[in-house]
Amino acid sequence: MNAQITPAPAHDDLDAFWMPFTANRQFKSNPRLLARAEGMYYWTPDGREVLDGVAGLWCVNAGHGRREITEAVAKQLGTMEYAPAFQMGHPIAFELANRLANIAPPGLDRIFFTNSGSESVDTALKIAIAYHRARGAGQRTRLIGREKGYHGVGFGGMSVGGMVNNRKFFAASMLPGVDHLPHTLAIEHNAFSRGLPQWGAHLADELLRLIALHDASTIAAVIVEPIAGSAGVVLPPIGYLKRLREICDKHDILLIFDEVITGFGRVGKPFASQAFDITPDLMTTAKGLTNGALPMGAVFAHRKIYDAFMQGPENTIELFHGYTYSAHPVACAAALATLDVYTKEGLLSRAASLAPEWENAVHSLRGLPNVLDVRNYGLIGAVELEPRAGKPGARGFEVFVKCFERGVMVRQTGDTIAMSPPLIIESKQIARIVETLGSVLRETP
Ligand code: PXG
Repeated sequence: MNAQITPAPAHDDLDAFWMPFTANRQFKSNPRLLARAEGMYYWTPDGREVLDGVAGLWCVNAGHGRREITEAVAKQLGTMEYAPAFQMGHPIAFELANRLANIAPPGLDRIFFTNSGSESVDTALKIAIAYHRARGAGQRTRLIGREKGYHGVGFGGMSVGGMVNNRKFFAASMLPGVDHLPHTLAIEHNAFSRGLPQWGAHLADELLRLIALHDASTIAAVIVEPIAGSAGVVLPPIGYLKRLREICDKHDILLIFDEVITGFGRVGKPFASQAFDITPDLMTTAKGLTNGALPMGAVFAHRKIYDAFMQGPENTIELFHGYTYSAHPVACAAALATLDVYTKEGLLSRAASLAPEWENAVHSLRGLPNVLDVRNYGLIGAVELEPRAGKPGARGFEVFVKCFERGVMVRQTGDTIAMSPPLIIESKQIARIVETLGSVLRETP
């Protein structure tokens, strides 16, 4: 086994890689390295087993090292490693789009391929603006995001996003004409809610205030995550998303669900939109689409949106947008194999059957030192810790590192610990995640 493991780089060799969303100097002085993965586990270069409580980064939904995906990728690389998708096509791109359309929320059966969640978001925002223009409403350019939202790191996604550190360094470079709804995290009302919180549906009515301020005729779209992940798991209060949908419908505003995290089974249905029975006009996805094996994203557009573009002379390009690697054949092969695994193993609904056990497990952490809130839905869980005075994030980071040292990988955002394990998780592994986190919390002042 050890023979397959890549040796850890010598300490000096860590300098060249400028790591993303990482405290580079802190990391490089005490690196946490992963070298191999299979099923529910990673192994460090020195062979230590680490239970994956985050599905990599919310993407490895079918668990690691899936042979079916590896083989499909190898086969495609051997057959045709690349083909353009501009004015050309290759068969499995169409096959994948059809397969995705079959599991999509009602009507969202036109699929635009990208290479990441950030690209999916910027694509969806551009489609929304161009859609209104195509219908003769070119003045609808305003975009509405939400506080604490995370929509990737492109200029569009950053602008509609609502996480302060991702914005403040680029404050002068935000898209113009963007506004934000208030976030829905309300621990004072909803602490330790099991599943969706009761309080806060009325927060959707803030959209009416933005409409009153800007006028609906200037607004192209509202974008929200059905469940916000990166901000530390923020759930929609019961009735909130329905209300947003109603207001958007009434005012001809497109509703975009960013399902980069919630898509592909994370909440017990293929998409959160189906779990919550609210259908958006556009849906952004990535991550679980290929089980994390290769970079790929997809924007699901309602057929009415696609049709609005399919006007005018047939020899004109309808949407001046796309990427060299849109519908990359190897990524398509990975996605098709991933969908096969999801289907064969019932993974797109498995989170629903595991949810009660998961909920009980994460809520058993209530009452441990510094625990302010526990939140859960599907196979998502979060524990919010009291920040240390004057040192926001320090306690969260310490808990994250100690968990890793004890063989469990969780994700830390500030003082929130988030968990989103692969959907193949078994009871004993749920117990191990929670026991490890619990013992760390007990020992972390
Ligand atoms: N939208 C959402 C809702 C996301 O969660 C993106 C867009 C951007 O995707 P890409 O593929 O461009 O990274 C994301 C990404 C975390 C964490 O710790 C979450 C993401 C990325 C990194 C960390 O919660 N989500």
